[in-house]
Amino acid sequence: MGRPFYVTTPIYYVNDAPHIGHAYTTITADALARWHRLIGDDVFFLTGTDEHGLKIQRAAEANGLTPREQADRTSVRFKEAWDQLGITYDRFIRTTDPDHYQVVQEFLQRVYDSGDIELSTYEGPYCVSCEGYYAESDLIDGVNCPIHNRPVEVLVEENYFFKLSRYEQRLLDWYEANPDAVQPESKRNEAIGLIKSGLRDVSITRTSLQWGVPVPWAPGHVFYVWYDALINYCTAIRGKEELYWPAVHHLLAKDILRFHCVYWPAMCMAAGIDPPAHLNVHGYLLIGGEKMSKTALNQIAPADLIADFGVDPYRYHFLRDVSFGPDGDFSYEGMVARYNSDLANNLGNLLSRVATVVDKKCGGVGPAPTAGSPLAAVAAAVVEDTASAWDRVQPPEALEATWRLIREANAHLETNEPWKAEPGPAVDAVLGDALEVLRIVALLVQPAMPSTSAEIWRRIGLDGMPGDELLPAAAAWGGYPGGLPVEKGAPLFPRINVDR
Ligand code: ME8
Repeated sequence: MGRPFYVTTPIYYVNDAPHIGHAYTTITADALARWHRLIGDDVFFLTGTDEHGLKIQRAAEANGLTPREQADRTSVRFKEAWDQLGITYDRFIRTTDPDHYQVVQEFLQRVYDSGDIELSTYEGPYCVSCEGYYAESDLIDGVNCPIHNRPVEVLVEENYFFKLSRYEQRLLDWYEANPDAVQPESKRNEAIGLIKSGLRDVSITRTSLQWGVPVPWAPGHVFYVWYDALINYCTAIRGKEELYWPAVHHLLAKDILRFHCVYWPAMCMAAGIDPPAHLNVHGYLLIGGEKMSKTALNQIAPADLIADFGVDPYRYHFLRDVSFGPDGDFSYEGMVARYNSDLANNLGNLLSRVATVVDKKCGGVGPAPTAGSPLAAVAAAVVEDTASAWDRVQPPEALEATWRLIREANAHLETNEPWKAEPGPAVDAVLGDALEVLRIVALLVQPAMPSTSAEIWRRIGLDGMPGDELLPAAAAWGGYPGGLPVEKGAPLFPRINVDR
C-alpha cells in the first residue's frame, strides 16, 4: 500500500437539497482523491450528511415529517447527486449511523473525564442556520447573523460547556508550530485573528430538543449538532487511526472556518488526539456576486447544468475556473465560454484532428512517438507542474498546466501540417507525438474528467484504463506503443451555441 491520503468534505445539512456550492467542495475532494489514487496513495475519501439539530428539526416540521424522515429523504438526494457526478467516496457517513453515536459518546466522554466539560448556564444570540452562538459584537446592526444576515434568536439554556477558553494559548502555539496547517494563508490569518480576539467557552449540549446524540453522563441532554458533526471525521476511520490520523485534508468553505480551524483542533487536543494536519478552506461560489441561499431563490442544482453540459464538462468547469481560496462568481456564459475554448476547440479538436489524419495518412493505425520530439520536454514539465498543483490543492493550476501541453500539441500539428504531407516517416513522427500527448493528457485529466479520460484512452487504441499503471512513471514520454487502431469517433465536445 502507498502513502495514506485521507480527504474529507463537510457533511452537509439535510434541511435542503444539494446545490452547486456543495458540489464544488465535493468535486474538489473527488478530484484530489482520484489524483492520489493515480500516484499510488492509499486513499480514504469521506463525505456524508449532518442530520441532527434544530435546523433539521424545524425543516422536518415545516415539511410535515419526522426529523428521521426528513434526514432519510434528503440524504438520498445528496447520494444521488454524488452518483451522478461520479464521486468516488469510500464512505458516505450519516450522523444517524449507529457507529457514529458510539464514537461521539466515547470522544466527548473522554473530554468530560479530563475535566474540560462543565455544567453552566448560557444566554446569548443564536443563529439557527449556523447552529451557533454569537457575541453581540459579531452581529450585523446588533440583530443579524454575520453569515446569513438574518435575525438571531436569544437562547437561554443550562448546558454543558467545553472549556474552549483554556485552549487559547495552546491553539496559538499549534498554529505557530504548524504554519501550513490552514491553507490558504488568508484563512490561517483569519483563524488566528479569531483566537486572538479571545475564546469563550462553548455550549455543547442541549435539553431543548431531542434530535441528537444522547449525552452519556447526563440523561435528557443531547450533544449540540456541531460537536456531534465534527467527530464524524473520527468515526469514519475508527480502527484505522494510525494510518489516517492526523494526516487528513479537511476541505471546507469559509462559512465554517471557526468550527474547523478553532473549535475542532481544540476538541482534538482535549480528547488527547493530534489536531488535523491540513485544513483547506475555500471561498464562496457566488451567483451574480450574491451568496446562494434559499431565501434569495438563487440556488442552482448540479443536475440543471449537467443536463446542458454533461458530467465531465461540469466537473472541469468548476475545477478549472474556481480558484481554491478566494470567492468565485458563477455565470452560465462563463461556463459556455470555458467549454468552447478548452474542451471543444482545444482538447476535442486535438483528438478529432489526430484521429482524422491517422485515418487518412496511416490507414487508421497510430504510429509510435519519437524520442527527440520537442513535445517531450513540454510533457515532462507539465507532468511535474500538474503534480505540484494537486499537491497544493490548486486544481485550476493543475488543469492549466495540462492545457499548455494540449495547446503545444495543436501548435505542433499546425506547424507541421501532416494533413498536407505525403504519408511517410515525417507524418508518422508528427502523429505519433500527438498520440503520445493524448495518452499523457488522458492520464492528467483523469481526476477532473474520468469518462473523457477513459474515452480518449480507448479511441487511441490503448487497453485497460488510464491509471492501471501509476504516475509519474506512466506519464513518462514514449509510452504509446504505436501500431494500435485509432478510432475516428463523433466529436467529444460539440460546440455549444451561446445564443440558444
Ligand atoms: O455547514 N460556495 O453544512 P452545510 C462554496 N453541516 N461552497 C459552498 C457554498 C457556496 N456558496 N454553499 C455551501 C454545514 N458550500 C455543516 C458542516 S462538517 C463537520 C459540518 C459547501 O450544508 C462548503 O463546503 O451548510 C461549505 O463549507 C459547506 O457546503 C456547508 O454545508
